[in-house]
Amino acid sequence: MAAQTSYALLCLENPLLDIQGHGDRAMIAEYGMKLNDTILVEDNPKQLELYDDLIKNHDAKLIAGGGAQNTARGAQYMLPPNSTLYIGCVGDDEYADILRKACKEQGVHVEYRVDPDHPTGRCGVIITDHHRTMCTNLAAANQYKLEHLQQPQIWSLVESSRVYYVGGYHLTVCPPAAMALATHAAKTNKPFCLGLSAGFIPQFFKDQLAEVLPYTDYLFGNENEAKTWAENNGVKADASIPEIAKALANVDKVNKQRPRIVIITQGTDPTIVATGGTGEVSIQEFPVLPIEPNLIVDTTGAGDAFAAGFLAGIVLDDPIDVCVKKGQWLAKLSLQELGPSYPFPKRTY
Ligand code: 26A
Repeated sequence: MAAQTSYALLCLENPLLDIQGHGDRAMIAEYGMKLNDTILVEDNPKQLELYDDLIKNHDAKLIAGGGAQNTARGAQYMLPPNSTLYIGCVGDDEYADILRKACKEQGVHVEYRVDPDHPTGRCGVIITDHHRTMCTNLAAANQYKLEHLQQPQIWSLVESSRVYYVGGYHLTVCPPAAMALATHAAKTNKPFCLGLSAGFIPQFFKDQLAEVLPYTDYLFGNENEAKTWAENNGVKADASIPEIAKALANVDKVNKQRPRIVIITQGTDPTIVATGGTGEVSIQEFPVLPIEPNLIVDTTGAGDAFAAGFLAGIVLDDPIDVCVKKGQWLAKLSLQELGPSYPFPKRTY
């Protein structure tokens, strides 16, 4: 059978294997982290021991992760078969096989660059009550290269996609690949979507974010990420979330044929949508679907799931209110699963 030559939605980011185990505050401190942190392994060699420690001493589960890979699986969950393509870099090892298998089972086509010199990236997740503290060793995921995207067989998949989503975490890895998608989207008037991913992206990767933001048609983030962006971009200190969303919608835009739409989730508080364009930015608020606290199993990946449902709506040309509701619906399902997962057998929206 000839390979499929087009997928509606293309997602790019860091394929990671999540290694999730239960710990306590002392363990978090031992690895040089604070509760609810999402960090990259730094020069602290102790952090490299976290993964084996989780597996050997904390009954850890191995789950497919990586923010935008979770989003790709989630969008595919809601879309017709063969709608989603995911790109990133993995190692030549059994961890990569776990990721391939999860994507295959869930109908996501992957085009991984395989780097033989580095192991597949891992995200150590320390679970304490409802909190998740995450420490990522990007390893092979950090080896994504623009040349992979530019190979003729991959670039033709890029050209035939209709919607692009880059997880903000990729700005730590290969901004030129994000920019290649962003500029292609602007040139062809196709929607380019970006996630803020974590507070440290607008804080420490501010310049990379500033480069891609003018090309961004849909921007996703949560209230903390939005606040961190505001703090680092001269927005007044007491600005409300709608005011910050407005400021983000007002950042210069390259493709003038589409307004920028900024979507900020706030946990159980309403989702804020700011729509830019030629006139005054408009603000809408959408209450979230209620969920009983005792039904929440794990908040890991709820934001990825929200973006996934929303993107499924964009692919199907749904109006904004439907996109938001699809995002909220999928986030609610994901909250009831362990890790960044979706229930099977499938529920229908
Ligand atoms: C560059 N970093 C730090 C990361 C990540 C990441 N995905 C890509 N890059 N750090 C954590 N994650 C993923 O976030 C998901 C929850 O939203 C984890 O793999 C987890 O599945």
